[in-house]
Amino acid sequence: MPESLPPHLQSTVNELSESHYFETNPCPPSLKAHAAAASAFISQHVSQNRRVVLVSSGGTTVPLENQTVRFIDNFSAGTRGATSAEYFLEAGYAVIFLHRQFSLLPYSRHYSHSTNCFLDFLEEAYTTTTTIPTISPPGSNRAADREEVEKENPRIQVPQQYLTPMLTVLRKYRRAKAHNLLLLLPFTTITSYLFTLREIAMCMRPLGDMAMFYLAAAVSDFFVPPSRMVEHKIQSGEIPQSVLDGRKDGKAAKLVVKDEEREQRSEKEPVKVAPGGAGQKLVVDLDPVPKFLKKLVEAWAPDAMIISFKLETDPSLLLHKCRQSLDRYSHHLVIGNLLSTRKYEVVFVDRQGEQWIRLHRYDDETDGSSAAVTGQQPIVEGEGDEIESIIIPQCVRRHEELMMRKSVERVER
Ligand code: 9Z3
Repeated sequence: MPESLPPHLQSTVNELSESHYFETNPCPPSLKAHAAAASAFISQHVSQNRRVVLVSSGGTTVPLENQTVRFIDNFSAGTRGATSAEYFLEAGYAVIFLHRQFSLLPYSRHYSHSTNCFLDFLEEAYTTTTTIPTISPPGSNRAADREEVEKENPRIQVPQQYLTPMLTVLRKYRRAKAHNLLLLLPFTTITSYLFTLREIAMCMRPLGDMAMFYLAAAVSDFFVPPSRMVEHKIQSGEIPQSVLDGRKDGKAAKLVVKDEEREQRSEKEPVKVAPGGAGQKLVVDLDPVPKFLKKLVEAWAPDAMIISFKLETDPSLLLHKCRQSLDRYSHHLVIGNLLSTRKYEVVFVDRQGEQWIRLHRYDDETDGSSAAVTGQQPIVEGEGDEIESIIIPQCVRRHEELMMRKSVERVER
């Protein structure tokens, strides 16, 4: 979209591209089921007068083929989202956890497959109450009998040294489940993420200002529109014409193009394989994803508190990009972070200014951190291992202030 358009035209273009996006992209098959689950969840918490936060987490994919073999991914393990969700639950919120399928989840993240494999925290044990025969039948091997009897009642147990931290996590997890405080909704592609976000935002409307959006998912800025999406796996080599002629759908097979053809075809194809024998190039041509944050703020969730994240790698851009996002979308808070320091340093940017937050334990490692680069001192410093233990109480405080302001406005009206 041209950035130079006057604001009223810019918003019209935005409007059109957003509605065009939803009209032309396929609705995810899971949407109805997700909406039904979310509605029931929200009704319960509205009736219990509980605040609800939608936490988005993990990266969205951009498929290159309809029957997807290859896709572009956005970086995110889901640590920020999963950790934040736990702190929101602790602060009394119910959490809708809109997450990339198979990324980290609240609670189970502590024993994930990659960092702390749960199998390493378990050991085999056998019950000792089984009666062991003292006299073995003639000719039998007593040791083997004994072993056999004991192994009839195997158990799995957690060694003492792991028990306390595991019990703490288990109890929190059980509590969240028992009170139906955590709803897990998975997505994979950018399209399924956006459809689901829109749908759930509408479902959350009865919450009014008791709703919060905490958008930590790493969302793609670019995608392949359906009009240019091929059905089958992109081929890297020439397909003989005789094979192409026999296909019902010739769309995918036309991807190998001659140099002179490429210009004319550029409108039609997302991905092009330039000729050159075995080492052919793949040229990817993507469209911008319409700016959905604006729509969320203005139309889908006008009463909710909306917090977005901004991820950068160049420290000199971070503050500028956070402020730009706040100006563009007029939401409540942007939390900026750098890829390299995201686990111990973030910056809060709102209309009042910016506030750096940093964990104490990393004070010696601040070289290259955004605060060090910009010469800013952290305003909030915290102990502990997880920066989310500082981020979430700050967000909750701001949410309470917003709710207070809105209730004063309602009284004055
Ligand atoms: C973030 O900045 C998250 O903090 C991280 C978390 C992705 C860095 P991990 O999951 O990483 O702990 O490994 N999210 C970026 C959110 C994003 O893509 N925002 C969009 C943007 O910057 C706008 S909503 O344009």
